[in-house]
Amino acid sequence: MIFGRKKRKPITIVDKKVVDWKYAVCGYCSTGCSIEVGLNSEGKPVASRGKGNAPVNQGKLCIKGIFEHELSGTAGRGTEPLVRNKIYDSFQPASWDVALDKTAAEFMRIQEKYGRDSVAVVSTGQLLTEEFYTLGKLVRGVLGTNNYDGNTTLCMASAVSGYKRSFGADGPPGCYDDFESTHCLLAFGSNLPEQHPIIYWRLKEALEKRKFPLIVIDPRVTMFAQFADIHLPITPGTDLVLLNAFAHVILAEGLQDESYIAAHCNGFDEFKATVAKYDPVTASRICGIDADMIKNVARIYAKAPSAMSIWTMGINQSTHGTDGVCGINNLNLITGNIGIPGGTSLSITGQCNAMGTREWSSCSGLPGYRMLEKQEHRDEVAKFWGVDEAFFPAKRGLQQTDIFPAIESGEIKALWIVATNPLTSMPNQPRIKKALEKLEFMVVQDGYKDCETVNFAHVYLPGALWGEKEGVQTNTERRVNLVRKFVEPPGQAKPDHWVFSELAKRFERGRAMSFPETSSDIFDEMKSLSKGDKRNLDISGMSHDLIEAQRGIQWPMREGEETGNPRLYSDGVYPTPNGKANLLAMDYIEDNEVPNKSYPFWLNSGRVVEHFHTRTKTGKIGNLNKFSPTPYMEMNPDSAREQGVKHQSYVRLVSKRGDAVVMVQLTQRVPHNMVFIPMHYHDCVNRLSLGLLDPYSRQPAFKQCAVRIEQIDQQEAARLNVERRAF
Ligand SMILES: Nc1nc2c(c(=O)[nH]1)N[C@H]1C(S)=C(S)[C@@H](COP(=O)(O)OP(=O)(O)OC[C@H]3O[C@@H](n4cnc5c(=O)[nH]c(N)nc54)[C@H](O)[C@@H]3O)O[C@H]1N2
Ligand SMILES: Nc1nc2c(c(=O)[nH]1)N[C@H]1C(S)=C(S)[C@@H](COP(=O)(O)OP(=O)(O)OC[C@H]3O[C@@H](n4cnc5c(=O)[nH]c(N)nc54)[C@H](O)[C@@H]3O)O[C@H]1N2
Ligand code: SF4
Ligand SMILES: [Mo]
Repeated sequence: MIFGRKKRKPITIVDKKVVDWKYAVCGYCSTGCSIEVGLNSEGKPVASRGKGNAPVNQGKLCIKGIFEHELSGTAGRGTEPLVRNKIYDSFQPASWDVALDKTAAEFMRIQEKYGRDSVAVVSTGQLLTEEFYTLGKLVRGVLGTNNYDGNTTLCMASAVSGYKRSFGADGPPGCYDDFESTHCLLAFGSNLPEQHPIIYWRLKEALEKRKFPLIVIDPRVTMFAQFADIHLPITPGTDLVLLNAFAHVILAEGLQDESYIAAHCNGFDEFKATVAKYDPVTASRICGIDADMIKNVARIYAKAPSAMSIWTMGINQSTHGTDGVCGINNLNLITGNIGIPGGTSLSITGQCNAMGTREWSSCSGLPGYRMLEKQEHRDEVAKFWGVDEAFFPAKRGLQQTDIFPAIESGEIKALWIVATNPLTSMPNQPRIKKALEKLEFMVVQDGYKDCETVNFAHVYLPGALWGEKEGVQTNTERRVNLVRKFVEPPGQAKPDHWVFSELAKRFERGRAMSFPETSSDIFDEMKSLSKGDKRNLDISGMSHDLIEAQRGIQWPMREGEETGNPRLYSDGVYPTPNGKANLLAMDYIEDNEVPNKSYPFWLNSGRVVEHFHTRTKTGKIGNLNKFSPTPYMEMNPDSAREQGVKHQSYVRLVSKRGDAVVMVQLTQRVPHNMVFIPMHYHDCVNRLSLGLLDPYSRQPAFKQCAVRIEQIDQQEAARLNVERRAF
């Protein structure tokens, strides 16, 4: 019997006529999949496939990876530098010499007039590590401004400060292989199947071989929550309360690992006294999770022979993001679940090279996780670079979220944006726009000239993108992997490290230093700087060729070792003054914007699988953009009925900051008092968001603020939406 159409055409796979496959690691998320890009006889990228036998993805790719070759030749790329004197004038094409001379001259003029720190630099998690290192060298050794940070403050900053507070240093201690041996997985504020599809596939593979409990904590019924054994729909922003309550139950029932605590932890008594206040009944009133369920989950976790926790933005993007991270670390320390197979605190990172910038960009200090505050680190780097140690600032300067207010107050006069699009991605967009208008000078260095932030630049520098340059990236499990260059950048676009070295030459200090030209020479420089006694971030055993041969290597890999190391802290020794980890006593303080009578809904935001961030890339790939081309919000059908709102109609959302028009998608995914908007659209969720900051990491609480819903004329709304899609 034949089903379906009578005259079915047989499925044919078009022969793309690939003549050569080039090795790369994916340039979207931090999973770090190894890809091969197929080139036809004209050298054009025409196909992508997962690299077989790659430790991360074993030949698999997600939908973004499968179409990644299509990025080559997309519309909107910058092909030549552009300059203008005033922001609303039209841009004039310029040579690199003219654009870089102008940039250097303006930086010098402004620094001379207002001081070194009046020029700020904001970078990204999306350059190659060699480029991050070179930018760090330029900023710390030549420009000398201390107001230097990256978009990672919107993303990973809470995980970094949490790791530092608990363990004494940054660096996720576990790996994906831990799924193979764990006996329980807790996932906080992460939607793994959509945001890290191949890590999710690794988890599913492990679960198919051997079942263990999967518990997802998320106010939304995400795809991940649907797949979980237990879903805890937590009240937004209250994870710390739940974590303290888990610890309360574990200690009250004597389920802790006494010997691990005694041998490897500081601060137990104070910690115990604090969590004593978070009994499950009291906690349940704040975090919205039933007291018996809290006990149940705490027992499952503590009794498992090994248990692990992962988390992403639901934890980091909160007013107690860092405390949430430390709460997770506390849980794993008291149960002895650090550094063992299947036992870890694994922050799932975000951008393809979010780790590379943490390791090597010097944003938070000096390269290789060194600190400005440590004399021996300052001396070491100063000598290595050939600069005066006194030129380095005494301590870290402003972070991204403090740089914009400093523009408002007049402290910062010039801004250099590298590979990030803050006009769309920062909270409270109306305020960001005003700040950018106030600058005396702004440079935007981006692969795409149609990225919204370019509209406020005086100089635009076209950067080469993924596959147009060679270098490494580090993924969530500390695996360093390689992108080979397989295609030329369009027009005059140049690799970012070239731009950094060329700019350095325009300063006297820069001419006195050396800036290697090739990315493997830069890598060699990083290797020798990474060598050292007891350094975890040691890459001295790696090389570009070896990385490709092993399809990615996890640091540390010391000189003489054959491969990398899957876990940190397996010996229970932490990089703190006494070698022990810190248990942290943290009280919950309610400090969010919460719904009230005038603004009765929580506004939650995040991502969808087919888009990446501000869509400069995925908005132009037909097979990705067609799934969600329009700004929309998820809304619960019951509250929609109460508000008189219909499926697929447009509404206006209003917060204390601004308003946005979105299409309504009714779904039970969100609770009655919440709406959810993907972050990908310009002039949308971040016109509404508030972004209160975590006190330690300065990361914005993107996931929580309050809005109300208003009806809007449907034709007017449709017109607004079409205008917005005018890419
Ligand atoms: N397809 C795709 N993949 C991506 C990206 C992308 O843009 N597109 N971006 C990459 C980057 S940079 C990042 S940072 C990651 C982000 O990856 P994820 O963090 O997994 O993604 P989000 O959708 O931002 O947020 C995850 C969840 O946090 C939940 N959440 C909100 N508030 C709370 C809370 O108070 N507590 C808890 N426990 N959960 C809460 C939300 O409901 C949401 O489901 O994804 C990476 N991968
Ligand atoms: N409401 C809300 N807002 C959020 C979030 C949220 O969950 N909710 N999440 C936050 C998070 S976690 C993140 S990471 C940020 C991301 O926010 P952004 O960093 O602003 O997002 P992207 O669109 O990735 O911007 C990167 C830019 O770099 C360019 N680019 C890419 N590769 C290169 C390169 O090699 N060289 C050069 N020169 N340019 C390059 C791209 O074209 C793009 O314009 O958004 C944050 N904003
Ligand atoms: S899971 Fe992430 S790294 Fe892997 S193919 Fe998809 S976007 Fe790329
Ligand atoms: Mo991110």
